[in-house]
Amino acid sequence: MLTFFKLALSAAFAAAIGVSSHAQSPEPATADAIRPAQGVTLINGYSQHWWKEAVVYQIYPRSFQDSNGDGIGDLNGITRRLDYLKSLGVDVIWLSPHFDSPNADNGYDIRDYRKVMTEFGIMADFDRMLAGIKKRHMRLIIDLVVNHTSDEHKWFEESRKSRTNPYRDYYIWRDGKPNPNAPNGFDPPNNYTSFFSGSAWQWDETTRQFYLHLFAVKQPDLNWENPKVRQEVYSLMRFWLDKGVDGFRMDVIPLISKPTGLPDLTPGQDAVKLWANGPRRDEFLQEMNREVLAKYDDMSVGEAIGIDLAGTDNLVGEDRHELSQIFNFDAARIGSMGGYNYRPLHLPELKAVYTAHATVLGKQDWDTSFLGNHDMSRVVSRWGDTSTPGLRAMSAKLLQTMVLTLRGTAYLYQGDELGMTNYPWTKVSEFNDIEVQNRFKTEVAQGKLTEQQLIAGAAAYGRDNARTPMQWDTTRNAGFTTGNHTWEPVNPNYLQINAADQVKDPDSVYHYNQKVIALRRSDPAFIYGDYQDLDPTNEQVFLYTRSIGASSYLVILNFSSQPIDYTLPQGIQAKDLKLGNYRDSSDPAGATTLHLRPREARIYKN
Ligand code: TEU
Ligand code: CA
Repeated sequence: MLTFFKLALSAAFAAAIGVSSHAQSPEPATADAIRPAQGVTLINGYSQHWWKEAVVYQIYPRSFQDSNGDGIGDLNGITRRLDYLKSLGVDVIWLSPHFDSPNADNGYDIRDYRKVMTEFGIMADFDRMLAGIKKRHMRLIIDLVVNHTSDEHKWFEESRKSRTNPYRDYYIWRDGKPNPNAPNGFDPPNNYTSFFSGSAWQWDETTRQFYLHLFAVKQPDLNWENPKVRQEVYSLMRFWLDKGVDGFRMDVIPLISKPTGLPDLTPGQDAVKLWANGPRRDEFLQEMNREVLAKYDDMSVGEAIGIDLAGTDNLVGEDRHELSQIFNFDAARIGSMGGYNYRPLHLPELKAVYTAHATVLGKQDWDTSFLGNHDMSRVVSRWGDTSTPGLRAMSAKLLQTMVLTLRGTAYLYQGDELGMTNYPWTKVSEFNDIEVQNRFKTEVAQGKLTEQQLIAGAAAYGRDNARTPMQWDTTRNAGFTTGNHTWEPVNPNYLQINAADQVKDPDSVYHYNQKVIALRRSDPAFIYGDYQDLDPTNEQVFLYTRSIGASSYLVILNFSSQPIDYTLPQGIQAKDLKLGNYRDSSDPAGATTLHLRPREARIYKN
C-alpha cells in the first residue's frame, strides 16, 4: 500500500489523477475542500491517510481459532492464522475485546483493562501476536469499551461499598422514586430500559440506591462527567498505544455523555438518539483526541448507534478533531423495526442511503463500508440467496464486491470472506447471547413474544450467528479446536464451507475476495473516488461508478436470483471487464446491454 502511493505521488502520476500535494498549486477553495495541514497530500480533495486506504478484518477472538483444545478461541490461535490474513490481503486487524472479563457479554464487560482475558492467554501472547502482525506489515486496532465496565471491575466494587467511597462518582447512582408497593420500596429513577431488556437501573441494597446500566446489569455505565474517569480512560489508551497498537474501535462511544438531569423519556422519544447526543459528548471526544489520539499515528472508529447522517460530520469532520470515522447503521441495519423484526431488503431504499452518504458527507469527512460484525447475523443469509451452494457463493462474492468498492474504509467480518452462513438454531438453550436469554426471561415470560417467535427472530437476526466458530477445514469441529467441545456450536455446513478447501480452489469466495482487495488497492479511484448511483430506482440491479477524473470504474450487481438482460442507462457502455464473480462473461467489451446471471457481480474499467 505505502509503496504504491509513494510511487503514485510522483508528480506525473499526481498530475494525471489530479492529486495535489501541498507543494503544487493549491486546490481552488470550495465549500467542502479542506485546507491540508503541512505535508498532507490531497487525493481528489481528500487528505490521504493509511486508515482511509485500509481493508480492516474484524476478529471475534472467542470464535476465531483455539490453540489449546478448550473449545474457546485465543490469541495464540490468531497468531497461528496471521499468514492466512496476510494472503487474503487485509491491512488492519480489529480485535474485539481481549481484556480480563467475566464474560457476561463476551468481553464487552471489562474487569481489568490492562490484563488479557484468562481464556485468551497472557500478555506475552498478546505481544507475540502484535509482533507477528507488524512483521507482516499489518496493523492492529483493539476494542475500547469505556461507556461501561464490568460490575466486577475494582472501580465498581469500590463504588458500591458506600456513598462516600472515592470511586462512588465513577458511576451513575441515583435515589429511587418512593413507592411502597415496589420491591425495596422504590421505583427506578426514570423509565430508561436497557438494550438487553428490562429497566436500565439496578437497585443496590448496600447503599440503597440504583445504578445505571444501559446494557446488562453486569455492565454499569461510567460517569464521564467525572474528570478522574476520563483520565483513567486516557491512561489505559496510552498503555496500549505505547505497546504499538494502531488505534481503537470505540464501543457505543456516542453514549458517554448522559442527558442532563436524566428525565423520563417522553412517549415515542427515540432513546438511543437521545443517549447518543448528550450535551458534553463532543467536549469529551475532543479532549480524548487532544490528550491521546492526536499524539499517535492512529485510527479511531466509533460504533455510532443513535447517530444519523446529519450528525456524522460532528464526529468525523477533520476540523472537529474527534474521531477518524464512525459506523453508521443506516445501511447495514436497514429495515430494522426493533428487536429481531426487519422488513425485507428493498434495494432502492438501500441505494438511497449510499447516495445520501456521498452527498451529505464532504471531503473533510470519511466513511466506513461494512455489512457485518459480531452483533449481526451473517450478511449472505440476510441479503443473499443460500438455497444452493452456487447461489450462496455468488451471493457472498457479490456482497463482498459491494463492501470493497463502496466509499469509505472497508471492513470484513471473520468468515464473510468464505461466505459463512447463519446457523440452524432450534431451541433457546442453544443461544449463548445475553440479548437472547434476557429477551426469553422478560418478553417471553411476560407473554409479549412467544418462545417460537423469539427462536425464529434470533435464528434469522441474532448475534450468535456471527459467533459460531470459524470454519477452517473439514476435520472435526471444522479445525477450530482439537478439543471435544466448542463454546458455540460449529455450523454443520463446515464440510462445504471452510478455508482449507477455498484456499485450494481458485474460484472460491476466499480467492475472489483476494482479487477484489487487490483491484481496490490498484487504483485510488476505489478509495478516494467520487461515487454515483446510475440507476437508483432499479429494484434488482445496483449500478454505480467510482471515479477520479478520467479514471472510472463501473460496478454492476444483480441482487436477484434471476438472469436479467440489463440495458445500461444513458447509453453507457461496459468497457474493460476487470473482475466478475462468474468465471467468464459472454458480453463483448463496450456492450450497452448485459446478460446478467443470477447474483452476478462485475467491475468494469470505463
Ligand atoms: O453494541 C451496541 C449495539 O449496537 C448492540 O447492542 C445492538 O444494539 C444490539 O446488539 C442489536 O442486536 C456494542 C457491542 O458491539 C456489543 O457487542 C455489546 O453487546 C454492546 O455494545 C455493549 O457493549
Ligand atoms: Ca483456547
